[in-house]
Amino acid sequence: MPKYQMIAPNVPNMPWQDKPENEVLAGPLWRYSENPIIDRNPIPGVARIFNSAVIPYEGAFIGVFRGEQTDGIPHIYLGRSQDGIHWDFEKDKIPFVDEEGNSFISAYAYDPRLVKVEDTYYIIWCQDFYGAAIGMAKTQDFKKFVRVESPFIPFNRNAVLFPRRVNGKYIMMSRPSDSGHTPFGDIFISQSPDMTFWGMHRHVMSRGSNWWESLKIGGGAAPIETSEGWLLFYHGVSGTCNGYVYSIGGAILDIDNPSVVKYRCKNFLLTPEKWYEERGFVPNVTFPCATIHDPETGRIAIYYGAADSYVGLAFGNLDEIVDYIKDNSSVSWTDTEPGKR
Ligand code: BMA
Repeated sequence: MPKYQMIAPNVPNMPWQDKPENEVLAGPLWRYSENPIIDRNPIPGVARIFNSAVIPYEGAFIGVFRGEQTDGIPHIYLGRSQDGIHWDFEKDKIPFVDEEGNSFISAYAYDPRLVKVEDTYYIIWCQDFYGAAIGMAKTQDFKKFVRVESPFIPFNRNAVLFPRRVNGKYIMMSRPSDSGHTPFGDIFISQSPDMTFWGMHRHVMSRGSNWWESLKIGGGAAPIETSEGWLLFYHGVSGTCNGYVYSIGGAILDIDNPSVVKYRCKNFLLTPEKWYEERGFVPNVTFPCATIHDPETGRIAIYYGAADSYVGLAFGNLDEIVDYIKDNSSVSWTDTEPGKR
């Protein structure tokens, strides 16, 4: 009998590989043995795909991918897959339009997330809005992509929508930042009655007292609703003498008051270890952007960017992940307060 439940649609065909039997793992996650699942030069004119988000769609999978063009500018590309592992990409970047139907493509776009809320799929990314800020678009059919108003003023990154309203409000997580390689950063949530006007901001959690996340943190995959609360995979960054190191962390937020952190794992769940995480355009980066998960089996697949060069896939079981986070939890008073001052 599973200990914990996920509240989400079943995805019986989700990508999966059993836990390796004779390997000591650093945490509750294990990597897909054929990682990276997306190699260099995946599309003509695109040198690298990484930090990308996927979702089940019409019995298969669809995703929005950060494609670093050969001119060095990132844009968002659409990809489709039957198994969640092998991807076919559109050769042109997503042709976003404004609400009047005119072409409206941001100067650059990176780190997209993809979340279904009610009957609409939302893409959220980082773009130029007089500085790095959050871009947002919606689609219902993955044919027409309508960009909506920027939800927040600059500077901000790592926006992630919750998959349903909480207390009648849409919830978006974000990480206020600066215009550069931001040497600080905490996670906040903002609330909206209509997906247009965002307010009632609340602090969720600060960069950690643990070294691996002591410099900054940022939302990763859309939180998963579980019987213990919202399960959040996020990134935590430490500053070494040789640059930043990005690890994957885990926390569980209160289901009705998600600015309250119930459990926060003091250990990273996954940190750069493999060649495709340690070596690349930016070494030592594991950057989670999405999960595919199946309540029936408790299986979770995490899609993460590796070394700003590749996409990797890691797996875990809900019960093991939640128990690991709870058993190793350490919350500070800024985690557990309601986040309103
Ligand atoms: C962050 C973002 C991410 C990137 C990371 C490591 O500031 O730009 O897209 O993966 O740095 O370079």
